[in-house]
Amino acid sequence: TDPNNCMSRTKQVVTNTHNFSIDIRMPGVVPTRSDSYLCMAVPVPTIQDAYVVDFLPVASMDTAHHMLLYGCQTPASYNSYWDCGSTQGTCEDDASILYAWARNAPPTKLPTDVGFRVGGNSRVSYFVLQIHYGDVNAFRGEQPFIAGMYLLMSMDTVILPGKRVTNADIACDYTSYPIHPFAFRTHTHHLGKVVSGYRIRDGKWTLIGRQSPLLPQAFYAANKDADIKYGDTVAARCVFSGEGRTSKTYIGGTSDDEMCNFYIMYYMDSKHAVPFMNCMETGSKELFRHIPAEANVPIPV
Ligand code: IYT
Ligand code: CU
Ligand code: CU
Repeated sequence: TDPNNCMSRTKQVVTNTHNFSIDIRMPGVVPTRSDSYLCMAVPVPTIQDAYVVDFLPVASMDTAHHMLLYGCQTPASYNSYWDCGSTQGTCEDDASILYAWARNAPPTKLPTDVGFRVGGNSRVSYFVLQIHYGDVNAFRGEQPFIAGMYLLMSMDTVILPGKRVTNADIACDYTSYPIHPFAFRTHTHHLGKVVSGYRIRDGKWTLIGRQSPLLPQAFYAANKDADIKYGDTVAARCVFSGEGRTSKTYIGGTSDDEMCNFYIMYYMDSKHAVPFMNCMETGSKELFRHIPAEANVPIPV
């Protein structure tokens, strides 16, 4: 499997040739019946003698009833996982049990300087992980909420050289299912002073977030009271200064150009999820006459 793929089944963290850990995880299985026993096998990643000196269970009592780790020469299957409760067992040959985790049981710790011999001539060439899944109802079906990103960006801003204040105003009518903003991010290049985003409902402007683009352009917590629903308007303003420039500055990709971006990270009911939306319309003068004064106040950095 591709080690960079997050669905990859095992991840090996080699700290040095004599000391390594191996991550054994079920490949995204969702059991369909309660009390399923599912197994997966992982080759011992060395032909030399090696010793297992510690185990770290990654299991939840909500879904797993018990988890056993066996060592053997030949696993019962080479599939990514298999049903090892009824038809097939765990190993073709003798399975030696190395580790057990069960709900409420304290994790086993091996004493100092004690290790299970694996690899080499030990007759343990494979680890086989068996998980007994309990109640399937613990596996939720669909993800209840879906995250998404709403990007407002200006396409047509021109900043005149030396001019103290230029606003980039963006606004769009919102005509989709309700979204709940939970984080926002601003982005400009060097000339941006402050970027603010709003929901406008019945003429009332509610701040989603406001930040200086000169601070780290991370996602910051959004105002929780700014849900957006059908019929609202979403708006953003970037305040720029043309001071220090000798020619016009346009929107563009280089650091001598500018950008005006307001990202809204939101969640919405997965029943009608729209994971990406954007707004590139210039906001009208009339609309932006009513923008709260704070949007024009640079944030000191
Ligand atoms: C012209 C402009 O404003 N570009 C922005 C916004 C943008 C982001 C993405 C445009 C497109 C995208 O697919 I994602 I088309 C921009 O490039 N912003 C930068 C990054 O490139 C994302 C930023 O840091 O926000
Ligand atoms: Cu069990
Ligand atoms: Cu940019």
